[in-house]
Amino acid sequence: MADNILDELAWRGALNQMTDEDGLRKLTTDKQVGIYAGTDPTGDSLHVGHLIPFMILKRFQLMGHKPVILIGGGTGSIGDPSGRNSERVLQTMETIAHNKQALTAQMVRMFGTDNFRIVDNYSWLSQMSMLDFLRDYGKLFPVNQMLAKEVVASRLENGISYTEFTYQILQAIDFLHLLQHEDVQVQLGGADQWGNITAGIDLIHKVTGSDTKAYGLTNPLMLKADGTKFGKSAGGAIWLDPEKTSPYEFYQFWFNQDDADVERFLKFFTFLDRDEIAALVALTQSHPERREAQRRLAQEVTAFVHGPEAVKEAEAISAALFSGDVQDLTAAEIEQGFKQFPDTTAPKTPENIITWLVDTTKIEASRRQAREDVQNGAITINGAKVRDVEATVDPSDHFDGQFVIVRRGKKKYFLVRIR
Ligand code: 629
Repeated sequence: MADNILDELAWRGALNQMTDEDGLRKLTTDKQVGIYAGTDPTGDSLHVGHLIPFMILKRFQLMGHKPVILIGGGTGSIGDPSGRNSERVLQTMETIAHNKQALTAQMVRMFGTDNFRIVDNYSWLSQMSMLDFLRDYGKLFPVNQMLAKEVVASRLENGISYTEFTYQILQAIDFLHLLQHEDVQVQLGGADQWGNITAGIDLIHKVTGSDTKAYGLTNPLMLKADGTKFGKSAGGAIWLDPEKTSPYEFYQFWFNQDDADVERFLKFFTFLDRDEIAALVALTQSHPERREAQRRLAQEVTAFVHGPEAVKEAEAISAALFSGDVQDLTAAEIEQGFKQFPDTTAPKTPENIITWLVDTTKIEASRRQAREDVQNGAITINGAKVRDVEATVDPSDHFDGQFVIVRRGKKKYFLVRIR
């Protein structure tokens, strides 16, 4: 591993802008530095897009530095205009509190509790009076400079409220607060956060003197090689919350990445070292069909977010779906693995297979088609091929009578939930 974190990050392609590279390099070489990244509780889960700065923070933690995650209970009640072209709808304070709890739990999962702190800017921002705000801080922000920030400038044509315009001041106050009270000297964020981060550094210099050491760095926006947005699948965002995106779907998301992206993603989203990544890249070139690099990527990220057990489960589900041997899956694995397939319901009464496929579950369009498929061996019920058109489907046979899994042909699965 490289001796300075910045070399490590540069090699990983994780650096975009820095306010003072030499200063930051010196600081991170000389001592264990406090570094923070913030996220606003606008939703009740992080998604893979959020992982980018937090993985960087984790690398700082692994190299002995002291990461702080700020959950913006205060800023989240205002709304960051960064990266948006329209005004946000204010969230209720109840929603914000609920989201904050959910995000905190996800952070603790990834960072543990050693050498790591979570803070909420509500605790200081909510204590400030309007007059203090205007006298102590507002006075230090030239409106012309605030207007020039990319985020604000891009909104001037369509309009931006005074509230969102003020957001950069709040994030600047946070950096100053964390510098003074939590020994934080560096702020990290996505490229869209550059304006807010530099606003903080300017404020720090005005309040504490121009030689105070405070630095900002941003990571690049993550794009896929084909130009499409990273982090979305057909079903929408890929969430870290296992209720929203099951660990199996999460695993599949990484497993399905293109060869053209896999090296960059291994560098960014895993803790594998240079040799391991080089070996995987070589395998992608020599044996792309094995998808070893994608498999390793999926294993590493899934283990980081959901734990090693989730990897085993996801792989058991994938193997079962691939081979058709689904009979040993657990009910929980079925729930995870079958989200992507059509699902229907049926009563628990045993029925002739043809009637059941056509009338009860509507898996087959006609009795003629159903008979043909059964006779050709194209229909599998709970992992066993059924060739007899007189056979009976008894839903109580498997899976505690909760499900029947039907496979038609090689790949087409149907999940039948038993009522
Ligand atoms: C107070 C609030 C601070 C520092 C940061 C913040 C949050 C920040 C923000 N971040 C985005 C978010 O919350 O809005 N103003 O969704 C998001 N972030 C992760 C990355 C980001 C950024 O959580 O920084 O660039 C997305 O990749 O948009 O004192």
